[in-house]
Amino acid sequence: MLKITDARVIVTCPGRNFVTLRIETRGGLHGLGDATLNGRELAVASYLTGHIIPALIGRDAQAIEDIWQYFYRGAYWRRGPVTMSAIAAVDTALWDIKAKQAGLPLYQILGGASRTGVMVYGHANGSSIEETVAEAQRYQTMGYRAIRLQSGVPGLAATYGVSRDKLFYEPADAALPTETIWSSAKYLPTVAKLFEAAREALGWDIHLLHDGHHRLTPIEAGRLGRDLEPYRPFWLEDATPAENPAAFRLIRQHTTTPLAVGEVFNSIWDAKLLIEEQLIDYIRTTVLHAGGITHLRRIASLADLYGVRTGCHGATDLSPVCMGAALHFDLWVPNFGIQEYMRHSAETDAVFPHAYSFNDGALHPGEAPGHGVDIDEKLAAEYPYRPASLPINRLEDGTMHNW
Ligand code: GCO
Ligand code: MG
Repeated sequence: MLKITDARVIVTCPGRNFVTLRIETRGGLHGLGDATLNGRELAVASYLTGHIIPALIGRDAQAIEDIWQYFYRGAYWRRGPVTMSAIAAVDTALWDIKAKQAGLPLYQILGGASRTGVMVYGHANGSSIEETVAEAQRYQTMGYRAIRLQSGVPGLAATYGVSRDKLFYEPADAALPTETIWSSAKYLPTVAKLFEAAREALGWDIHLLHDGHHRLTPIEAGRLGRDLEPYRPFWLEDATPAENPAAFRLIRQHTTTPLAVGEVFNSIWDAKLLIEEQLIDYIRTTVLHAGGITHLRRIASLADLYGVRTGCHGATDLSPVCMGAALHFDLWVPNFGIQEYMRHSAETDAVFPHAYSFNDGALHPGEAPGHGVDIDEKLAAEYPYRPASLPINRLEDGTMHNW
């Protein structure tokens, strides 16, 4: 028995908000879990402090599965992003502790390394096709083997994935949601042009990805997939809103472009139909929003049965703690596909010292015991929470649309 003696939530904003759970055990080992839910940070913090921590203290930190079941099965109101992010934070911290107790990096506890490193994709974006392609060339020079392309759309003032900052993309840019205008008709023709220009400039020895961010109808998505086929994209992500998995039956009938879905999923039940009917090629759930290592492993095992590979979400709103844990998972998981990698700011990296590193288009989680990510609490305290919301989208006539 390794008794949990204390647990607390740390909220910090080194450029953006992060919620971290720290679990202490008798004997001094501690573990960290990421509990950040972009734009809804305080809801998870409150769920942890009000409902989870009081029931966690005194339990055996070694009983990871039982604790997971206790908070999942034991809650009458199951699932949802708030609950599952809170459970994920507990689970990640407990895996961190177990690996530290063994004196091993987490991937060794999961089953050892299945590969030498984790292929990642970087984010190239620009206000025009030319700017995006130039940015992609920069990523190619930095050694990336896979690049996501998002470009501004003529006639739209702003669009998903195109940032002011080149290092990262932070859509949660105001205390209340910024309103942006969307037109699928304006967007659709630009994507194939972007991919055509990118193939011409970058060649074929590089993977190219694109995120549709839940905005299209199924038939529009089918057509976009078909338009992109000549340029052999690695994937088209979140073509339609994720809550209707059956839409992917229609998309699948019309295109052989590989499809990726799942960053907003929080349970295996969200992904079940898409996986079992082989409607997608990559499942994008990650450690944080999908119930921790324990639950992500279950999703990946189901996916493996159907030839679906992993492609963990890795935007900057997932803290380095989530990234570290995801990289251990990626290094082990047999059906690994790719890992998203949006670099954190220097302030964030300073608050979360970590063992993972980038080399030759891949990340490696490092050999530190546990998941290899810590928090400098003194520094974290210098960055108090700042309210920040994700934007919303309206069509040109004012109708609310998906962001
Ligand atoms: C991605 C995502 C992000 C999300 C963000 C929301 O593919 O990385 O779509 O950019 O919009 O994580 O919080
Ligand atoms: Mg996405």
